[in-house]
Amino acid sequence: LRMAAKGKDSWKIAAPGVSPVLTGSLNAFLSGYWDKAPTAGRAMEFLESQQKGALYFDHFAFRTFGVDGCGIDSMAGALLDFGYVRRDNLKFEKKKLNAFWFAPPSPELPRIFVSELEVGSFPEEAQKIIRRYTSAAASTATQHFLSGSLGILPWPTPTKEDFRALAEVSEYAAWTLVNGYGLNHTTISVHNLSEMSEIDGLVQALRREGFALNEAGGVVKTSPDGGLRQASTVADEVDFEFLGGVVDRVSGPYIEFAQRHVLPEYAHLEPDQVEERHRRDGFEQGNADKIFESTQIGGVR
Ligand code: OOG
Ligand code: NI
Repeated sequence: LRMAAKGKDSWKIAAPGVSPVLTGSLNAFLSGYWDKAPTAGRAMEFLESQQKGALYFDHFAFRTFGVDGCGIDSMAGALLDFGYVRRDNLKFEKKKLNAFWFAPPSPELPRIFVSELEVGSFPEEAQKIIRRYTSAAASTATQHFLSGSLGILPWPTPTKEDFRALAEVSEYAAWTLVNGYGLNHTTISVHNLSEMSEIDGLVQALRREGFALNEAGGVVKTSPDGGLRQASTVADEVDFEFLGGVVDRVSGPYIEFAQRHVLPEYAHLEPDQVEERHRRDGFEQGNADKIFESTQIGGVR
């Protein structure tokens, strides 16, 4: 997850010893993401302007529909082939979401968080809409990692009516219909910043710079153990061309910031001895529940 300095073309992952196909596809995901998330690009420029040395990604996140083989497993196949390891399961009952995170094959690479909508728990009408798309992508579900890295949807172009109907029942469903398997967000590793390596100071600086942050549950979301602290921007709106050529603004990706504290058992280490494995790992249900709301902008259109 080390990135050469300066500018969007250089915000790329370089990890010696890792499959160039893996770093290449992660960079392909990033290229589509910078195009759809100008705010993320501005945040990167701001961090770079303050920063000495490399920036690091803590994690990447994806959203999926948990039906017709299009859920988490449709991304997991490629991740596991590349040496990612499936870790904890997180459940979001109210949002009807389920998630797993995957640990990278090398500490240079980001963790990957993949969630899925529990489609079967939605009203018949919403299920019918979702299945109209997922059933068309079912036979190529193992290629969803590829579709996301290419920046294309694996199903037919959605209609605006279907998008709006889904937005009524689940913002997540509407987002996934039009964004597919593209990056939902990237997350910058706050503790690895040379400046503003405490999230409270970083958030203050981002606010001063005029960034709109996700306020759900408070701007900084803290795990009960205090070890994982996260904040995120509000997603950018992007133009989407629906079936028939109708263009409208839809919610796109956002950027997150995560600080992982050194675990109590490693508190004795000197700062320059601390590695990523000495820090609080994984994710936190209560934090994630609020971070999901980063794409909730302007209500139903
Ligand atoms: C993912 C929200 C959860 C985290 O770091 O806990 C998350 C999403 O918005 O799809 O990113
Ligand atoms: Ni995240």
